[in-house]
Amino acid sequence: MKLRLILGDQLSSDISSLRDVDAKNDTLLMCEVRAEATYVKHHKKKIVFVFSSMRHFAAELVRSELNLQYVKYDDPQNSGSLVGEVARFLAQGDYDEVIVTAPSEYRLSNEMQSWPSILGIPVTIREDDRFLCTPAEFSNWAKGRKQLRMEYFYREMRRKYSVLMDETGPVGGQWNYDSDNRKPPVAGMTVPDTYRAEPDSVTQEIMTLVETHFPDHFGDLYPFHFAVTRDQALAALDEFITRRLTFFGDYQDAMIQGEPWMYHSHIGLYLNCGLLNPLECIERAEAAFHKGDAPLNAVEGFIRQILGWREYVRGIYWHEMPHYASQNFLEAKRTLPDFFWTGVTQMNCMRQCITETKQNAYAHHIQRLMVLGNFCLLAGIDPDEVNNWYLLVYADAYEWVELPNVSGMILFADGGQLASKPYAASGAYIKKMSNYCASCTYKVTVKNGPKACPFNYLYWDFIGRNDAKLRGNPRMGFMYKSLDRMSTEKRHAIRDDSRRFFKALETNEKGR
Ligand code: FAD
Ligand code: DLZ
Ligand code: SF4
Repeated sequence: MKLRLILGDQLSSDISSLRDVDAKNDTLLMCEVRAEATYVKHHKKKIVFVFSSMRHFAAELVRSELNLQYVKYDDPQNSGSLVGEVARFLAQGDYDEVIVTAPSEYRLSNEMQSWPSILGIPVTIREDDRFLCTPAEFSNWAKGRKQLRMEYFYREMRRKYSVLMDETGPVGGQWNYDSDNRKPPVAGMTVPDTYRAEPDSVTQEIMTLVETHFPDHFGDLYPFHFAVTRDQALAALDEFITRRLTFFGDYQDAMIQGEPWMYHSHIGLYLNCGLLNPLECIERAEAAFHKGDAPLNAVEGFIRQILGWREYVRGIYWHEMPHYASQNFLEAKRTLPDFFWTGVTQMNCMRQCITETKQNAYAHHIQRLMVLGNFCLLAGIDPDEVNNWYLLVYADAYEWVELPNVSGMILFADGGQLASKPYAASGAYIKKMSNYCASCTYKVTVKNGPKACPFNYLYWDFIGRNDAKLRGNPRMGFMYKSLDRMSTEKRHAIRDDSRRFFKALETNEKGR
């Protein structure tokens, strides 16, 4: 008799822990617990999404006549932790083994190592084979390589799964159509709305629960419209493929004020909790290309995100943990400014991206990378504080994917394991790729002084401040040549503006 534990991000009917289930004798266990809901103070919408998806998935398992125990968050007997709940149910039956699919995060995986001794019973942890590359395969690929570049990993994955390949090589003759995928937004552009599901009575009950038990967590609870069942998640995928995929590539990096969703797929949260599986999303996109419904630059761009980036960051995570989480190559120490919680700042791009994050538990990639992330990099915010923020504000956030993106991609805290150079940019990039600057108090074309866009001087302050760490980077040579050509007067203006900006940030912090 086995006790099979299913975690909140393992909502897939073919999850490895359920294979060989004995419907008559085994018990399946799912539990909403305080420890998981508060290890960071997740966005209210994320908790509603996870709990509601768990309850809907549990109902499906019960319909398949499996014997399932479901512990609700407010059950008076709920001990508040996964191990506590496993222990409670073990005491109620004659079990000889606990079976679970490997947790996606190091934190819980590490904790589970002590479960056999705490519980006094064997705990079998099975591989999570919903991913397309196992940690062992990734380590094998990484072995002996000086640099772990995503592009080469992605090509291997294309070959392995025969995705967008023909007899001669990559379909269209190129592996990558990124150069076609950097179009700025066009004035008057109308973007199709995201998928919206009506909250049913289950979701509504959880919304009340979240309001009661997590009132101080970040984020707006209403309106809630995420899919919470596999059928709804498939409908969300379908809407993306039919209504937005065509322009996914062209406008992948574009940002428009008041358009939080753009042409992105908004499926990350469904992939990460198991309502969708990566290969089916890739196959749907590839089929759209072969039917002539979507262009190659869009389809290849979308597939690269899932088959390439998603698998690659997971590979890096398991290859490098636990030390990856404590790296701080640039020795960044600043506290996260208070406006990351309120959205109250004069910087319009930051205000837009933070407000949308608060409303939707979502921001698209380029907002996360080139606005919010760029600010954290240039301002030298402590990686622990930045990681904590990103891990709690997004509905798709789990450490295995959040940490490499934050410490590797935006902060260069890993010293260049993931990115060959820091993704630092001045206001010109944001001006080119968005219409945010038109409604900003600051002037993006002004480089110094109180009216200047802070990204402009913070960029050069960052370059100067990190001279000892970055000058030797071959991809930064051009920047250091420009810095070296700058007059002393200009350098002083940059230093004074940056000092004034940071002082104002600190004053606001103290006034909190
Ligand atoms: P789309 O743009 O439509 O892309 C399709 C899918 O590709 C995504 O759903 C996702 O599964 C995958 N994908 C795309 N980019 C990446 C990437 N860089 N790494 C891994 N997978 C990727 N993604 C998360 O799933 N969880 C996170 O916690 C997370 N944190 C991030 C933090 C930072 C600082 C940055 C720069 C990126 C982060 N990403 C994270 C990656 C990416 O921004 C999100 O996956 C994406 O915005 C989700 O929206 P979407 O489903 O509309 O994605
Ligand atoms: C994200 C999350 C939340 C908010 N709550 C729960 C929960 O109550 N019970 C549960 O089993 N899982 C939850 N999850 C997902 C887990 O945090 C996720 O499975 C681990 O982080 C993986 O290591
Ligand atoms: Fe952002 Fe600078 Fe543009 Fe303002 S001017 S929106 S701060 S990039």
